Amino acid sequence: MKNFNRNTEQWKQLDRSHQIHPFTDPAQLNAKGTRVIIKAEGSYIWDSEGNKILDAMAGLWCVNVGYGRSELIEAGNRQMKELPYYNSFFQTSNPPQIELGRLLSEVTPEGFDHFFYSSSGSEANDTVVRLVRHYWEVQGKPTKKVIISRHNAYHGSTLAATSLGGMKYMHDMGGSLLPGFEHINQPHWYLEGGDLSEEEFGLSRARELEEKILELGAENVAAFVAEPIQGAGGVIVPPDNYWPEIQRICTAYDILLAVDEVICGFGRTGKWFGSETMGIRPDLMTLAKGLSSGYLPISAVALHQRVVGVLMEGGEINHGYTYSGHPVASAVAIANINFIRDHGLVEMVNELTGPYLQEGFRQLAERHRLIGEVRGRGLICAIQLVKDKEQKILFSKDEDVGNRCRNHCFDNNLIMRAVDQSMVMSPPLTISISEIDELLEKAERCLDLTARDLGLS
Ligand code: PXG
Repeated sequence: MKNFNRNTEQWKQLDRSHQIHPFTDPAQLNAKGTRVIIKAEGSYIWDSEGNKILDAMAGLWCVNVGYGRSELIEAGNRQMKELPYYNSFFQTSNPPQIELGRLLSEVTPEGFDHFFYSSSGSEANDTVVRLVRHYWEVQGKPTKKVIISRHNAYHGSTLAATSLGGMKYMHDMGGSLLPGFEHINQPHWYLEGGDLSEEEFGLSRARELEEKILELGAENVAAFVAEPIQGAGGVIVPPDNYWPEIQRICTAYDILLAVDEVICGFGRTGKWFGSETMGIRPDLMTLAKGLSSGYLPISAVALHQRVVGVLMEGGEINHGYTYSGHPVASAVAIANINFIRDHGLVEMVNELTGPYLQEGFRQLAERHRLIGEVRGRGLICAIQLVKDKEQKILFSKDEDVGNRCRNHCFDNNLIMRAVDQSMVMSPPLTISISEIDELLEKAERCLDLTARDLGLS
């Protein structure tokens, strides 16, 4: 028997009656009702009307191994029977969380062998904020408190993660920008580069970090936090010289570098971590999403030995969550990492599916008038929509090009997300070449329909 046997209308009605959705205008949604997703397999999801939809977003950038993997399901099931829950607060631990640490130390870059667990990317980023400040307190530098990140960054939705992020509309809701957070500009060359070459722009955006540190005083700055490639911000790949310069500045001013790997981690960019793809040597890394492929909520902060060494001298760490190191979520994460390894998914993304998808969209860009730029690495990609490609003219807000295109995707059984005037995607790492062909074909059709709507075909 199927779980929860109702029809679409009943579900829509109940959803209206009982749920407020995240990042959604509730009145607008209630007027039209939600789309109810009832099952999934591989790269596809099905809605309650029986439509089979290609999920080119892997849920919300997270289902790296694809849907329906029995290895993950059975690992969770077994652990649920054995020990569904126990805490890790009072000098206790459990086998799955212990084994997960060992496995993570193998797949993360050299020097990362300690992990602090929580359940979401937001909580893990809160942990980063608290631990980096603690790190400096332990060393007798309690004034080093300010965290610098970037405008238009997304690091989560708790109060600290909202402040750490650079989404102004999030800060504006409820006065959510806490003191102690500063933001510099993002390295988005296509939209913000003006007349500068990519190199000049990369350097100038990285040097904003130096200027900000000098303005605040290095003795007041704890850390710089950023994603290797900004995901929710619109898949922004920095110029090649950006990260080396950031690294230089962090070292020169004795600032910790915390890299948010929530989207880029676990094979997304063609290496295990985005830091490896972009040549970054972080002090801390935030892990979530692909850690369990979203099958259960779990996240972690990976701590480099040089940070752990200091924390060992600092006495009690007054931080933690009921579900830190949850045994069932840890067991699923272990099965997920083993699945990625056993199926060579990272290598496949790097050598085959990643280049195939990136090249496919670059070729489409050459023949499609709406595509101004394709950005991405591995299986994370964005296509920048433009009204006039040669003169690089964007659409007006009223033309609502991103949402128009997104709606055509929905109607054509393809999930791609609109970020302003870009369409972004991050399909499961298990996506096949023929499924990428389907994605390219559907994307082209939806772009054609969007161009037609706007009188451009
Ligand atoms: N860091 C990054 C880089 C993220 O992308 C988080 C932290 C927060 O993770 P949790 O698990 O607390 O949600 C994220 C989450 C979007 C979208 O619209 C992206 C995310 C979440 C919700 C919406 O692209 N990323």
